[in-house]
Amino acid sequence: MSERLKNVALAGNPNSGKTTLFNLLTGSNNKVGNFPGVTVDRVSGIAEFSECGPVRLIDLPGTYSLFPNSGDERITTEVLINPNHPDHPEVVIYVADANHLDRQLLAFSQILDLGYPTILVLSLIDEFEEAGNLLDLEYLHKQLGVQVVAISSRKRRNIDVLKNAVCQELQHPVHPPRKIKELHRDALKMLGEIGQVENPPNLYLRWLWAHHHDWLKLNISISEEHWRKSLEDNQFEPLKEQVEETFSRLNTLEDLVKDSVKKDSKAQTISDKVDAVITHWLWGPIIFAVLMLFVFQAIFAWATYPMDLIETGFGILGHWLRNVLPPSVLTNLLTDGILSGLSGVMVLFRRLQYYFF
Ligand SMILES: Nc1nc2c(ncn2[C@@H]2O[C@H](COP(=O)(O)OP(=O)(O)O)[C@@H](O)[C@H]2O)c(=O)[nH]1
Ligand SMILES: [Mg+2]
Repeated sequence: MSERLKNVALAGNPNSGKTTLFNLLTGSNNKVGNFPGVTVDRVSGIAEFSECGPVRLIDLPGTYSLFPNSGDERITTEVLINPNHPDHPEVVIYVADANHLDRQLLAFSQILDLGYPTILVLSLIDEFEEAGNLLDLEYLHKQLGVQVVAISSRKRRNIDVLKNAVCQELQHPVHPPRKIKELHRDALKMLGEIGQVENPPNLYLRWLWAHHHDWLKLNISISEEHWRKSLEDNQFEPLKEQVEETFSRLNTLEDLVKDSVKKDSKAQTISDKVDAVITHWLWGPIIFAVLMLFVFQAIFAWATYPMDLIETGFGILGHWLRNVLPPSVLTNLLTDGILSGLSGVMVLFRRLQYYFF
C-alpha cells in the first residue's frame, strides 16, 4: 500500500483568499467568491511542490474561530480538533487578509495553541501596498514563532516562498510554543478525570473537546454520561470560559497588529501631496495670501451683485404690494417693515455666506 500523502489545510476567515490560493497551488478551478459561505464544504486536491513532492491540500470552509456558529464552521473545527478525521492536517496554512488583519487572527491563535506547525500567510498584499501600508513581517515572526509569508495570488507574488515554507514545515515541523493559561490548566485536571486518552493530547485540544463534546464524534471510549458528569462535577461553564478566552485573545492580537502594520512613508496619499504644497515654506504663504485676496474680493466686490439683486427683487415686490393692497397701517407694516427687514436680513446672510463659505 502506498504511503498516505501528507495533509496540508488552508484555514482562515471567509473571503481571505483561501480558494484563490488553493486553485493556484493545485491548478484547480474552484469557485471563488467575495462573500462568506462560498466554500461550504471542504475541497481537496493534489499540489506538487518541487522541494518535497505532492501533498494533499484541503481548502477548509472559512471560519472566524473554533467555536463554530454555522455548519461550515463546524466542518473546519471538526477537521482541526478530531485527530481521527481523514482530513486532519499535518501542517496548517492560515490565510489572513492583510487589509483587515485586526479581525483575522482569532482562529489563527487558537490553531497555534493546538500545536499545529502553522504558516501565517498574509494575503491580498497587492491591495494592502497600493493603499500605502507596510507590514513588519519580522516582528510578526518573532512574536508568533511561526513563518510569516506575504503573498498575492492575483499577482503570483511569493508563491514559491510559501511552497518552500510548507515543505520546511512538513520535513522539520515546528510546534509553536504554547503559553498555558490557568483556564486550560483546569481543563487538564478536569479531563484527566474523564479518562486516559491515548497519546495525551494537547491541553487546549482537550479544552475544545469539552466545549464541543455534544456534537463532535471523537471515536474515543468515553461515554456521553461520563462527559456530562465530569463537566458538571468540575463546574465547567462553557459560555463564560469561551467569552473570557475570546476577549483575552482579541486584546493580545489587537496590540500585535497595531505594532506590525504601519503607513508607508514613501507611499504618498493625495492628502500627503496636498499637504506638501500648502505647508511649503514659500508656496504656503503665497497660497494663503491669494486665498485671502479671493475671500476679500468675494465679500466686497462680487457679493454686491447678488445683494443688489435681492434688494431690487424686494423693492419690486414691495411696490407691487403697495399697488394691489388698499392703503392701511397693515400694508405699510408689510411693505416697509416686514419686506424691508427680510431683504436686509437676506443681504446680511448673503454677506456672511461669502465670508464663511
Ligand atoms: N487583489 C487581490 N484579490 C484577491 C487575491 N486573492 C483573492 N482575491 C479576491 O478575494 C476574494 C475572496 O477570495 P476567495 O479565494 O474566494 O476567498 P476565500 O473565501 O477565503 O476562499 C475574491 O474576490 C478574490 O478574487 C489577491 O492576491 N489579490
Ligand atoms: Mg473559499
